[in-house]
Amino acid sequence: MVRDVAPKAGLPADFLWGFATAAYQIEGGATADGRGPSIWDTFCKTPGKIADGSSGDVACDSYHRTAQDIELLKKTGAQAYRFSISWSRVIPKGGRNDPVNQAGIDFYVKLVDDLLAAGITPFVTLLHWDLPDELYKRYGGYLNKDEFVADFANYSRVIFEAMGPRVKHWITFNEPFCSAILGYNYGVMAPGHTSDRKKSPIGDSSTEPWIVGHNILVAHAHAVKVYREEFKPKFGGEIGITLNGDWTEPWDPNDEQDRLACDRKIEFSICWFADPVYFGRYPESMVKQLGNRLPTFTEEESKLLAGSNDFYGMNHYCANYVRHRDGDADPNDFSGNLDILMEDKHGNIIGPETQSFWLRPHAPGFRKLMKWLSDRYGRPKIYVTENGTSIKGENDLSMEEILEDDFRLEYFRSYITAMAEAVAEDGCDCRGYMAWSLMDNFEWAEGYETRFGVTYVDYENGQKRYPKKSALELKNIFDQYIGKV
Ligand code: GBH
Repeated sequence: MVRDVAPKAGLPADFLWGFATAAYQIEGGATADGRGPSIWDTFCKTPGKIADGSSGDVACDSYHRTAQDIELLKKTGAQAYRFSISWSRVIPKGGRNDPVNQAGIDFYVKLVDDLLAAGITPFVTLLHWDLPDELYKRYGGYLNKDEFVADFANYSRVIFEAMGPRVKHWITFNEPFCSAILGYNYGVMAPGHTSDRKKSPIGDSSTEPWIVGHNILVAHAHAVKVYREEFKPKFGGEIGITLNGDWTEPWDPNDEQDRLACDRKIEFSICWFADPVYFGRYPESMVKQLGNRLPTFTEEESKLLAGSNDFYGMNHYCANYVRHRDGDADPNDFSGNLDILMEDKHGNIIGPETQSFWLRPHAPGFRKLMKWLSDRYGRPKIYVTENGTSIKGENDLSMEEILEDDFRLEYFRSYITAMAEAVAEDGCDCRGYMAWSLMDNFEWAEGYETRFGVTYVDYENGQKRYPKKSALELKNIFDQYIGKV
């Protein structure tokens, strides 16, 4: 059926929008006031791991410039700000018997107070990849379930105690898929484990990612238990996990195997974590392919996990075409035995190129994925905790040119519209949106060459911030939709 009217689009009146960042990507102050190293500090020191040989030592220097960051947020009209806490700033060695660093706590409490004073709602992520290095060295970090779960629960409690009265939106982990797959299969992110001995002397890509993912899930469940039992009754906030995931379209829409592979790819990336969090078990497709390499939950863990999200934290950037593979999956495969492609059978591309090889904008996929998740998980409350794009060649332009980021602005316009359609047409319960990112920052293994910010950061001249066009236009886009459902 051809539609002759545009789809309805709107967002609820109390919809919150703003911007997101992560501690290691913006803070700098790597050794300031007693902060201990994280696995990313160590990874950056390993030659060849970061494209431009850089690190988060200084980054945007936000540790010393939160006032500027809040000014920036005010200028954009943002109502919410998602940031993450550097665990090793708060507990330098990380463990439950290690000392707490009061200066670290004070920094975050002041940040939250200043945000609230500016009328901005904080969304706080407990761990955005920067695990204390000491815990990795002491017992293998994420690989050691009992130790890691106990230490994460303790760290969470320390944070809830300090900030519980003020913060109402908590995210336990950011994108555990990345910690597990990029950190323990590909080895392109800290701590860099992989079976590829050219890249790393340690790691087993066929087993470790599944153990890491499992232990992060159990740690999430325990932190939620701590929050719900000890803090939620007093403070009434909410807690959830943030998962990354791309939309999929079949390489050949007439091939049923490709259509099945599309769902399987989402199961291997998103449902790997979301099924346990909503249902207390792993997706059937993963159990089938991975066999006993996929750990099993004890009955108690499964009970603790099921229903452990007060909201679904959705990080979403792009889409791919997917083509099924025949035969048995490679033991190191983590996608569901399929090819992830930028072109379909007829050579149509999924979206234009950006500076990130993996990111091709395809806004209709945002609406479709939100609906897909809404159907699978019983219409959960959703916060979009990240969405954004890099721009091909942006870093090679002059500052004047960078500030005219029309490509990014159009990306936001099309994605926000798709989200407003998911709400108004498909009945998804989406309540908030945080664009990635408030400012250009340390883009992990890509260093500073890839810029995701709505604000240009002049790294050569004292980290000065200059809002790009997109920073100032987002409000107009949201004004068009908020209060229209
Ligand atoms: C987010 O992840 C991160 O949360 C954020 O810190 C980061 O700055 C932002 O993206 C921009 O990159 O190497 O082929 O496996 C986004 C989701 C999922 C994107 C994994 C890269 C890896 C591609 N990421 N994906 S590949």
